[in-house]
Amino acid sequence: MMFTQRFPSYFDGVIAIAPAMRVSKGATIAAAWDTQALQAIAPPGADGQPVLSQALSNDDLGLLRKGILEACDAQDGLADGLVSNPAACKFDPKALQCTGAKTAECLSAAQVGALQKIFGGARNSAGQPLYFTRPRDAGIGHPANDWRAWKLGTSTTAQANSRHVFLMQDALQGYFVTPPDRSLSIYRFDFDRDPARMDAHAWIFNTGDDVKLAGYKARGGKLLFAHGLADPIFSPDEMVDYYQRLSREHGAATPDFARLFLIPGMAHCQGGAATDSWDGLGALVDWVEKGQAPQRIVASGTTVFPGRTRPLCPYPQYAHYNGSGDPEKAENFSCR
Ligand SMILES: [Ca+2]
Repeated sequence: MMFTQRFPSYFDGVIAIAPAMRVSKGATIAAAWDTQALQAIAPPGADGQPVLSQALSNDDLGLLRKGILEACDAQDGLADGLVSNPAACKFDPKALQCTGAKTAECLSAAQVGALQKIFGGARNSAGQPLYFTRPRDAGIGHPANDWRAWKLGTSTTAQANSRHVFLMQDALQGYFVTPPDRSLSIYRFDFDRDPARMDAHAWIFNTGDDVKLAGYKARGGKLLFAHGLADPIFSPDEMVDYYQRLSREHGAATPDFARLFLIPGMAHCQGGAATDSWDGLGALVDWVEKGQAPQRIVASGTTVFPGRTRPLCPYPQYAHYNGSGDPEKAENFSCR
């Protein structure tokens, strides 16, 4: 994104997958938000301190996946383990809440509250959004996703090993705030006071504001976006927001130079319960060198859905099952 905005003459085509548009004043605020929501409900370990990884068990995440699939899987014409029409899915984790004590079949009220916070996105005390909402994608509850690795980790002690803690807290302290502050903690990030401390980093590195792309568009550059709908770090809703603003700026000419492909179930850039293998470079080369804009890109399943193919569709279209034909084959799906 930085090349299309600041060095528009360098490349004829760019693929931006899960772009880090607001890595500090955005995604890191969300990392603190999600960590604090989960830490607040984490059960204590032997030393009485919260064990972050146990805020949600793998079975709890499986319940979330099951609930989202029951509510939204068939909205794209086929119950196939992929929620391919995210705009239609309004699932609320409240549907999974236990009426009595927590059992293997339901989530506690505290767990539901934490998930609602995560889906709803970081806010300050006045209720103003500091980042973006997240799609209700079933992929986040699948063990092949890296949602646990980012938000919960696997440590069985109070020394959490989630990426939000071990990766982003160091960046928060030493890089994202100016001046650096080694006393900052992702567990105690203040959503009213601390975001402004990230302004200097954000002014240099954020790329979410420029939707004119004047130089890149003028020279005929092509821009192919992709984002996994179960990305645990950068929200696909941030990507959609950017593309919507791009579309308002450029109107009907937008898809002539920029297209977005959302990938149901996919984790951060790859992996998860998804058809996550696809030739984006080939599609971009055809677009740049032959003038053939990608109408649909065929993607293949890997570990979770071996042998399955699906079309990736240019936003706002999504892959809808035609109602007949082999449901494992992309040819039986339409972009609508
Ligand atoms: Ca489906």
